[in-house]
Amino acid sequence: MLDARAEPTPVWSHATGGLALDRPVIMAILNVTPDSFSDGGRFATVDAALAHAKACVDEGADILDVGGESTRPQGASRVGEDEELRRTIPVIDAIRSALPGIVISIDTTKSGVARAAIDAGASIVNDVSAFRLDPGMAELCAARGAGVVLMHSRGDVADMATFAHARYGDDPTADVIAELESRVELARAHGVTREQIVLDPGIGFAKRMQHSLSLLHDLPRMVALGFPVLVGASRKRFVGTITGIDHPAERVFGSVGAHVAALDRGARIFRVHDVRANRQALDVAWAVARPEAVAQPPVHT
Ligand code: HH2
Repeated sequence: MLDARAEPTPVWSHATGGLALDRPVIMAILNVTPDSFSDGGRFATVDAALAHAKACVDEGADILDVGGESTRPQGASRVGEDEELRRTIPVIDAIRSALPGIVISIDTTKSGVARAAIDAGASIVNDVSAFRLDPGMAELCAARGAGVVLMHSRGDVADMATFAHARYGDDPTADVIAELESRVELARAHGVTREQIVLDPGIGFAKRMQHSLSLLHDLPRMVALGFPVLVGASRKRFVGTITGIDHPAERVFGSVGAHVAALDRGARIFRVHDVRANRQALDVAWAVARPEAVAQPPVHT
């Protein structure tokens, strides 16, 4: 059993160092896919992806999350490994040369893609299947010392963002936590250290709106497992349902609201499309929570 009283890790260990979680950490989404639900096709060339990566870093991103396979709710189709490599590796190469200091994560469920991405300079593996779909992931991440995001989901890439597997008992948070704990045990059994692991409730993945809201509300229960928690609510369907906004790119304010609420409930890492808005809101919310830690401005007489 996991120790529920352990303190959250203050530094997230990854393949090339450690990321201090002493303020809200922003993971910027860089989808190099033709079909992502909110930004599909926009960054399909290396030049466009690199320009967007630079803009995200200028706006305050701490991590760039490069993904070459969509899980969009309208029936994503599985991308072959060769195609996923073709989409992601040149972009990681370009980012590594142009922005040597930035931490890069690879959003993939395939160990072959994760391995090539780490070779190209990525240091975190963001697996939306939490090592369910490719058993080679755990061993790879252990061997390479990669940071790992274990996100809760059910089903395959094609249906994990639908409601096909959205069946829970009376306490959906308990079900999600139990499923994530079993993924942590598998990762640990392969040699992944506690310091490498970040947990993610998987907002919108095999979850109806009520499930996603309950999980956000109950986030302190997940935080109590002792691992840092990442939340990705950016532009998601439940934000559209609550606000009545159909177009994902117009859900910025609602997404920021979800992230600020998640910060207050213990999340420390946020996967976002809109870096500037999230950086500003999360930094101010963080300062309100810790006024003594904010540097005083100089006094002018
Ligand atoms: N959500 C998506 C993809 N990857 N990774 C983590 N850790 N957490 C998430 O909530 C998460 C994720 C889906 O969003 P997006 O990348 O915007 O869309 P698409 O899958 O259509 O590319």
